[in-house]
Amino acid sequence: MSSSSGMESLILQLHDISSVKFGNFKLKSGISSPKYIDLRLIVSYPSLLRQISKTLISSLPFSTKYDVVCGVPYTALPIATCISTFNDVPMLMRRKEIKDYGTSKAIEGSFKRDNVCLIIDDLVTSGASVLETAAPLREAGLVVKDAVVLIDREQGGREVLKDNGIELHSMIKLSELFRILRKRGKVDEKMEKTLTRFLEENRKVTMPVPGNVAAARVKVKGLRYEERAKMVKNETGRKLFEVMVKKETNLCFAADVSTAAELLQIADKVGPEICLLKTHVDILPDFTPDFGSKLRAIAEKHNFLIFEDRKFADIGNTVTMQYEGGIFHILDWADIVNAHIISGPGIVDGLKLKGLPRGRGLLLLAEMSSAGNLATGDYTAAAVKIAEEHSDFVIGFISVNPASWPGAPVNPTFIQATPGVQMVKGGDNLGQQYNTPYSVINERGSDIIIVGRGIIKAADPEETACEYRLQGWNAYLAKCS
Ligand code: 5BU
Repeated sequence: MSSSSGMESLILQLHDISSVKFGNFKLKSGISSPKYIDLRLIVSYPSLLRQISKTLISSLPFSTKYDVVCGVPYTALPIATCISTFNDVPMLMRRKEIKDYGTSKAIEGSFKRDNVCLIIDDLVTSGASVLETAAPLREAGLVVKDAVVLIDREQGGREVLKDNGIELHSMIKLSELFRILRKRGKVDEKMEKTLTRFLEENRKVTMPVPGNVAAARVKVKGLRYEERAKMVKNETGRKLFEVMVKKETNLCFAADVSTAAELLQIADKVGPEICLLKTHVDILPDFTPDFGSKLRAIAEKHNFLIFEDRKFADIGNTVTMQYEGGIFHILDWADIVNAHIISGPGIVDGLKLKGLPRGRGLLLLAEMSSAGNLATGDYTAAAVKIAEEHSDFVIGFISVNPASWPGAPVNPTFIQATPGVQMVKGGDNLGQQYNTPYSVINERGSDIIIVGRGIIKAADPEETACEYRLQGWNAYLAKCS
């Protein structure tokens, strides 16, 4: 069997077992796709799994050298296991969930520092999942230079990986797979055209476009807010970027004052300096139903948005009522709210049900600023995943150090807002931790500084807000350049 006929037979088998299907599929991200690829099924077909594992290794250039292999969890784990046993190469496993007891290792298996590790995956799209596996391997001292995948979807993953020092080898490219199935009569002419168009439209991933979330991970560091505004699907998210550009400010004021009257007064004073005003409406003893309209009038006068830091955390059905009803009617006046993801993605569905028709936006709590908080590691990664699945409504994250996230920089359509900011690094005596505006924007990869007591307790809040604005904006300019 020649290698090309071997490849054709593999492709046909994948089609026969329905690992590759054609039609009209709604993906998790909400976009429609004319094809659906699910390679998890191959574990039920041992001879196919064996064939794939052998072909994968033989698709590597002769010059590719490695000491160990590591599969991207989970679909590639059985493939990596086969490759390891057939070729007598040791395997490593990357834990997706790191235990918080025992040895807490991210990488299981035995290896030496500077061992070269070949990453194995089933599909590559944006390259993010390969990078998520490469990061802990590299952190553990291994060298990662190559990755081999079964199917390259040709959606920018190759370029992203190259930027990160990893050469991608693929057994087959998606366009080639379509061509073979067309030749073998498994795809009709009309479907072939649809597939080709789909590929073309999704190929331009190194230039991020709205809706192409995975692709937009590329090169966030040098992107300016105005460029990112154009990529955002949600109208509030877009408006926030536009306000930032127009007013040259990335300052959010956390208006944690004692009364509504005081809040409205200080909002009018610092309004010219800020892009966003953050409230905790439930701390205001003199709240009245007209609070929202009064604050919105000030927001319009000074062109800033309003963010109620409600931190919703309940199930989808309950949060719809908390968002819309009660005493505060948050939905009526807050452009942006935020939510924990502890209850799962249903919370986003619930809030979106009410918020999206009103053009509102949501920030997910991916990290928190307080000492010892539990929003770290896999929890943060889960927030990113949920955000990507709801990028029409989720506009970004509350984060502390997004530059450190696996696969960073994160998709630039998402805005990063960071609390715990003061002119001097430090903390309060109840667990709050502060970083400086420069560190937050320039080193930690955030976009917006959230400042409360740093302004409220200053002798001149207006002047101090101006100082924070300048520091935040200069840090952003330095980052862009
Ligand atoms: P500060 O006075 O600058 O410490 O106020 C910070 C504000 O940000 C305050 O309203 C907090 O409730 C809010 N905050 C925070 O400090 N840390 C977090 O992780 C989140 C919100 Br989420």
